[in-house]
Amino acid sequence: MARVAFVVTTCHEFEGIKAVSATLKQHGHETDCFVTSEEKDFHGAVQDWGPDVLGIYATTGQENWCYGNIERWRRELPHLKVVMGGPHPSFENDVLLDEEYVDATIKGEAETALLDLVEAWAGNRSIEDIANVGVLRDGKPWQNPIRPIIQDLDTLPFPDVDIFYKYPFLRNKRVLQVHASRGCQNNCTYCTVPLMKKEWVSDRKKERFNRTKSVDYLCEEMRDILARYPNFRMVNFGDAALNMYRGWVDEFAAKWPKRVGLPFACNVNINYLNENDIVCLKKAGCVSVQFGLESGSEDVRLQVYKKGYTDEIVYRIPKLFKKHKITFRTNNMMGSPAESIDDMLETVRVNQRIKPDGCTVLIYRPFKSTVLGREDFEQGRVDLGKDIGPSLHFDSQLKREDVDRVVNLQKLFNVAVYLPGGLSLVEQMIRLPRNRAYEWVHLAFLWYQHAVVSGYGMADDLKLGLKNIGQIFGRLGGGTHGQRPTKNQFLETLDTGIDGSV
Ligand code: B12
Ligand code: SF4
Repeated sequence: MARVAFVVTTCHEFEGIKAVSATLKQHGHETDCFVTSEEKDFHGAVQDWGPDVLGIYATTGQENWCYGNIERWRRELPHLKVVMGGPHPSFENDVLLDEEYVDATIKGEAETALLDLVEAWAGNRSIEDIANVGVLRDGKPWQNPIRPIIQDLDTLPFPDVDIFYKYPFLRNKRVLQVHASRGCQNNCTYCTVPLMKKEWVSDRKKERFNRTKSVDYLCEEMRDILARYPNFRMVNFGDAALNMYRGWVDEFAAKWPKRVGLPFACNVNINYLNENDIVCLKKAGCVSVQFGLESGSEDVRLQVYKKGYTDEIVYRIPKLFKKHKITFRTNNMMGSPAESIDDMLETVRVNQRIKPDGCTVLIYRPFKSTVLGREDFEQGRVDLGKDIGPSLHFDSQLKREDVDRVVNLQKLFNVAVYLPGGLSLVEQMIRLPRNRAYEWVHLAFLWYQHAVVSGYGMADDLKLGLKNIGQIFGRLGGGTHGQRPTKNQFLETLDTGIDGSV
């Protein structure tokens, strides 16, 4: 039996950690999770719990936030092993070079791989050949091949919510987050999911990355959570799109209201959505949806981003949301190498035309886990010396001459969309130097959309903001160079559109 502690710096219930923790517990291991903002003495809490293994989930830019702690824990718990998983080490396992902090990485879905690793460490066996695991070999990061992924999500134990809901803030907030699926029908070039579909699967024939839980399993999972944590008033589905397979939403609409009955928000892929799906979503209790518009230019959307959303779809589907009284938010992306400022202003105009209840606006980031990002690195478009932390909210890492205007437009996007005459005003304002006032405007809109449009509740968002006030001021006040990644905590926590573009 081993004791495995997960550590996170974002105050959120992470589906991936819940999933791997549940499998470890099913096999008799002890697990816990420590969230920095929820612990008075984060370092001491982990140390007192006495883990044998420390697990870190990392997106790019987030990989080293707790190196300082690890250094001290290693002194106090000399047997401690550290493993990192999630998107960052799954696509680039250079963190293994930091061998004083990281002993192993896991690529892709980790339920059984982490179990094998933890048991090998507990039994003092070699970890060298465990599928999915990455280790340092002859001083170089090495990646073992991937094992087949779990095809039937219903065979997994219910995600382990207890390690997050032990915290009063997380269990007493209005909205709980769950996932009904993994994968996505689309293959957008700026998103990590398409490369997960290729690189997080083994070579086994007919292996599918796009999977849904059955409606029955999902309803039982929810009933299990609500029996122990009854205070939630709404559900947010973290999936790329709830309409992954035709027919699933029909069954969901028939069963969810009776068995669970909570209203919910979700992402949808509008190129796979028809009016019947929208009617089913409404019947099931959907109050708010989001979809990634990303660019107002149909050419960019179709030819460069491979998003599959034609202008016809972009103008038709929102009318159906309005007809069936479901509020909707668009996710938009500023500053990709494919777009000029004029294209980005076109994104403003398309939003003005389709009139979403809210617009989330992120800055394009070249990830090595995306098709477009890999091209950016190959073509030398990335400013390698620029540290922008993990967030997609603050700055651009591309070498663009107009980078300040891009960042200013992202911050003022909602003013341009919603204020009468706002677009021409913003066209002038983006020429001014970057400044903190624009950042506050961005934050205010984000807050409003998250709390009000998507129904998360002003009170919860205010509490979250107050918890992390230091981080907000630190980041917004301090520019972007050389910041510790933890400074982004508050904005990472806000659901910025849980489309894969998050
Ligand atoms: C839901 C979601 C969020 C939620 C929840 C956070 C989260 N990361 O789970 C919120 C809204 C808070 C969020 C925020 C952000 N997100 Co996000 N998010 C997602 C999304 C859509 C689903 C993640 C998920 O739950 N999947 C389902 C679970 C079951 O899979 P999983 O998380 O991958 O977990 C498996 C493995 O990774 C592994 N694993 C998971 N945890 C651990 C831990 C250990 C120790 C080990 C060994 C293995 C392991 O095993 C799990 C089970 O098989 C993904 C896209 C995607 N499909 O992955 C983007 C994604 C992860 N997000 C991304 C980004 C960039 C962000 C933000 C930086 C955005 C921002 N606000 O600026 C922040 C960072 C917050 C953070 N600390 O992670 C990127 C990361 C890209 C990259 N290469 O790093 C992704 C891939 C989307 C994209 N743009 O391509 N996000
Ligand atoms: S951006 Fe959204 S729609 Fe496109 S592949 Fe990623 S998750 Fe799917």
